[in-house]
Amino acid sequence: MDPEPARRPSFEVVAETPSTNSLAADRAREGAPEGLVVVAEHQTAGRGRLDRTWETPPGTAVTFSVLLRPTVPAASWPWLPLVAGYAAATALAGLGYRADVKWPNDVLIGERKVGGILVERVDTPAGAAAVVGIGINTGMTEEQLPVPTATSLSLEQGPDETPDRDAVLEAVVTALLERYDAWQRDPTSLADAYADACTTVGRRVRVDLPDGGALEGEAVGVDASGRLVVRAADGTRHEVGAGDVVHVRSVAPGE
Ligand code: BT5
Repeated sequence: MDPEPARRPSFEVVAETPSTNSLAADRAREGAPEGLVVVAEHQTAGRGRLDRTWETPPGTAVTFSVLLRPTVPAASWPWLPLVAGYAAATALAGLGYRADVKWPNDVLIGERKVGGILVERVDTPAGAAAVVGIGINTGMTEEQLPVPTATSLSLEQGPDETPDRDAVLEAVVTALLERYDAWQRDPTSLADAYADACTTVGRRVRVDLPDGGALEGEAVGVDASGRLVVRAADGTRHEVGAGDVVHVRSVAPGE
């Protein structure tokens, strides 16, 4: 039998919190249902992966976390960040922005990062839950960007000079829950669409690995477990489950 679709979202909006992922994890442990979306008008200590920070000046971004209680086997969970990145990029594309996903889950416009995703697993009395945290830079000016590699919707050529934060939130949450339902029905369903949409595939890349090492080569695909497949200069193939990718340049056809 197909898993139940995710419940329709319910929203808890707070003016300020250190991190919506932390607040959503608390709610998960308290028994909150799947579909809870914790939204902060402002995060004072937003978190990235590997203890990095996510910085957004007040009023210039949407920052939220969605509580999910996946029923697919644990082996499929590594797909969840990719599901979220893909959903966020397609939602922004649907709003008229040229957004892409970079493996595993950065949302880019051109080569600059407009959105980030942090998926965390939380043990709760009702079983393991997933907190999917998403931050999208909506209104930052050039001066407000936390790092030079960032961008915002209002800095990019889009349909609105000042994108409506609520519209962005609603579009991304809707796309995420739709993709999530499809993934729950068939955890491998996204593989082809993700590989097509992911701008990392077909690029020369450098992958900075969590152990401090680095791998250089051509990204040739995404495997059934959501890992990036990299062909090194010596022809060896490597499957990368976690790491930071630097896009070096495109590989010209026939190269
Ligand atoms: C991420 O980490 O990209 C995950 C970001 C997740 C943020 C959401 S907001 C709601 C929820 N609550 C949280 O506390 N977090 C989630 P990572 O790939 O590690 O990238 C972090 C790096 O991105 C930083 O080290 C900076 O270089 C850069 N960065 C920081 N703030 C940024 C921003 N607003 N826009 C673009 N890049 C940023």
